[in-house]
Formats: sequence, C-alpha cells, structure tokens
Amino acid sequence: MARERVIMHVDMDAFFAAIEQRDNPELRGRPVVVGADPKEGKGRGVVATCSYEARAYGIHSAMPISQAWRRCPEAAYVRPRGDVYAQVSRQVRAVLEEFTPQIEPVSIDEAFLDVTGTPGLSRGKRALAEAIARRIEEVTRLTASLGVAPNKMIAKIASDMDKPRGIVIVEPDEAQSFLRPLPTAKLWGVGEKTREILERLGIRTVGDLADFDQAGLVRRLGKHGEHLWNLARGRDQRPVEPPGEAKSVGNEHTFETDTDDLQQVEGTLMCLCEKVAGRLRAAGLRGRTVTTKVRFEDFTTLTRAKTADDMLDEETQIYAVAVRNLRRADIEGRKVRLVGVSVSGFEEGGEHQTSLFDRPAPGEAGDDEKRRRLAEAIDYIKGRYGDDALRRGGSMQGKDTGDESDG
Ligand code: TTP
Ligand code: MG
Repeated sequence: MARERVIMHVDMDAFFAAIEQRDNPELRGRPVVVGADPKEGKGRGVVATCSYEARAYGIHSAMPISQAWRRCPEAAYVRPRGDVYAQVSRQVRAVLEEFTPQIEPVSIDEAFLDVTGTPGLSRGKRALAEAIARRIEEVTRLTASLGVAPNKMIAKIASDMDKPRGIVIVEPDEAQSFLRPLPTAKLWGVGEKTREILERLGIRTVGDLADFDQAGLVRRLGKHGEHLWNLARGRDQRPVEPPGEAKSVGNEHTFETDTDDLQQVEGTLMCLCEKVAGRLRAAGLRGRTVTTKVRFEDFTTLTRAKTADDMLDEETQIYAVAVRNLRRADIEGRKVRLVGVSVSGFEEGGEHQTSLFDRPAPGEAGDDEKRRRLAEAIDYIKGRYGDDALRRGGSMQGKDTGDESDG
C-alpha cells in the first residue's frame, strides 16, 4: 500500500481586511469592507473581502459594494492596497518554506503543503499545524486557518471548517465520515449546474453521491461523473505541485460588462490565443494541452481542457482547440464575465525536442544549462507580463472543472 500522505491547506483569515485592521488600530473590532468605493450606496464594483465583524451583516466577497453599503453603512470602507497584500503573501510563503519545500501556492493567501515525512511531523499533525500557525502569526501578526488531511481536496475543505484560527485535522480513517454529511457543492468540480443534476438524481450530500451507482453516474455525467464519484469516496490523488513543475502560459480577459454575445466571447478568445501564442514563441515553448476557462456572472468558473496530438505554438492551432473547448462548455444563454486560455504540457525530452529543450550539440548546453534557459524564459515572461502570466497548470481549475484529454 502506498504511504499515507499528509497534506496541509493553509488559508489566511479575512486576508485583506485583517491586514487593514493590523495596520490601522482604529479598524480593529469593527466591520471593515475592502473593495470598491461605495459612494454612499451609488458606487459600482464589488467587495474584495471583509472582516468577520462585517460578515455578521451578510457581507461577503464579490457582493456589489452598493449592496454592502445597504447592509452596513457604518462599516469602514477601505480601498485595496495590492502591493502590501502581495508583500505579506511573500512573507507567509517564506514562513511555509521553513517547514517544507513542497509548497503549492493557490492564491494570494492560500497554499497546499505536502508535509509527508517532514521532521516537523514527528510530534504529530496537530503540533506541526500549530507550529506553522504560530510562526505565521509571529512574522505577520495575522492569523491563518489550516486543514490537515490525506489529500488536497479534504485539506482544503477542512481549513475552511473552523475559521478563523481553525486547525482541523482529518485522519485517513475519518475521511469518509468527514465528507459524507457535506453538501455536494463542497466537492471540487461541483458547480451550480452539476449540483442541480445531482439533486435531480436525489443526491444532496457527498454521502449520497458515494452510495450512488457509479455506472449510473457515468451514464449521466460522463467522465466527470466518475471523477466526482471518486472524490466523494475521498479519493484525490493530485500531487502538491510546487511552481516550476507544472507550468502553463495563459491569458484571460474580464469583460467590462458581462456578456451573452457568443461572437464577442469567441472574438476575445481569438485575441487571447494570439497573445498566448506570441508569448510561447518568445519563450521558445510549445505545448500540447489547451485549457479554456469561462467565468459566469455568478462567479462560477468552468474549465475545459483538451490535449492535442501535436505540439502547438500558433494562434490558429491554439484557437481551434480553445474554441472547441468553449463550445463544450455550453455557455449559450449564460452571461460571461471572463474568458481565458492557457497552454500547458510543454515538451520535455522525447522526440519532439526543439528550442529551449533542444538536445545540445556536443560540448554545448547540458541539463543545467537547459534548466537555466527555461528559468530565464520564465523570468522573461514574468518580467514582461507579470507573475500571473505564468501560473501552474492547476491554478486554472475552478469550480465545475471538467478536464479530459482525448488527444
Ligand atoms: P479568501 O481566502 O477567499 O477570503 P479571506 O481570506 O478574505 O477570508 P477567509 O477567512 O474566509 O479565508 O480570499 C483571499 C483574499 O483574496 C481576500 O482577502 C480578498 C481576495 N479576494 C478578492 O479580491 N475577491 C474575491 O472574490 C475573493 C473570494 C477573494
Ligand atoms: Mg483566506
């Protein structure tokens, strides 16, 4: 049997709002809303996040700022300070690195850690989680919540169970009892649409899903059904992937106003493919997998991936796959907020070597040299397009992910 993995998910509490409260004592203990200017209720834009005091009024991330104002005009409304948050995010990252190099950052305030076999584990999972939370607080004067579990999905659900300052540990033999009572929407890959399909089948909880006949589920939901059934049984083998391991080059666009105009969405997708192709070529990269991402007005996000037979670096090739993905995403009649495309599955080794990975002529670049060139290319992309330009392949996975490859 494979060794039990110990996966941790670390997520900072009310991240932007907690930083504002830390830096301005007048805001402590008060409802604080970070986001757009409310303009006395006439403001446009949304809430980025809010303090736990503000959550008591029903305010939450992505809510229109005007609505937040109606719920709690007396809250402190603060504009975001992105550079400060990014700096704190780096500090948190550095703390996590004291414990393990196996870190997969997921967003500005959360990361997965694979702490299997790390020395810190010798005193137990809780002791290690507490040590990490304590160090984060020492260094940043901010609190975090942690989930510890045998896989990423359960760790992520666990970190959210007892916020703020929560440490929730799910032992492997508790995974089933932990998951079973949860609503299916807690599973990765269950967005609103899938949730409705499941509900029509009488499946409300993760336990209902785990008990459902697997073949029946596959008939109705295809490969996605099989995937969900496995998740419901607590099976999630995805590794913690430190950046630099699974890379992709991607671009996305948020529409000024949400749109249900298919032509506009596809036209934008074409422009994005041109950008991505340009960047791939600039970096001498070619990839096989094209992922298309769509976010709807309600913020549910869908990704569709397809692996092509050939290595791609041209816009027309990439677009051909990307638009097929889009059509599979079944967006008709829904308002789209954001569309994105990324290419991953870069060639390494094998017969398809070119450019960066070219086998060097005798006496030329060796493995180290190749790695250095790749790093340079990545730096170049980052320098030119920002850190977001290069993201791990997995970071494009949103809710309702329906990845498949049939290339
Ligand atoms: P979250 O971890 O989702 O939220 P949070 O840290 O504010 O609160 P919680 O204690 O529940 O974890 O997101 C991290 C930060 O990302 C958040 O502080 C602000 C930003 N953010 C947005 O700007 N817009 C959004 O829609 C969300 C969800 C987050
Ligand atoms: Mg958080």
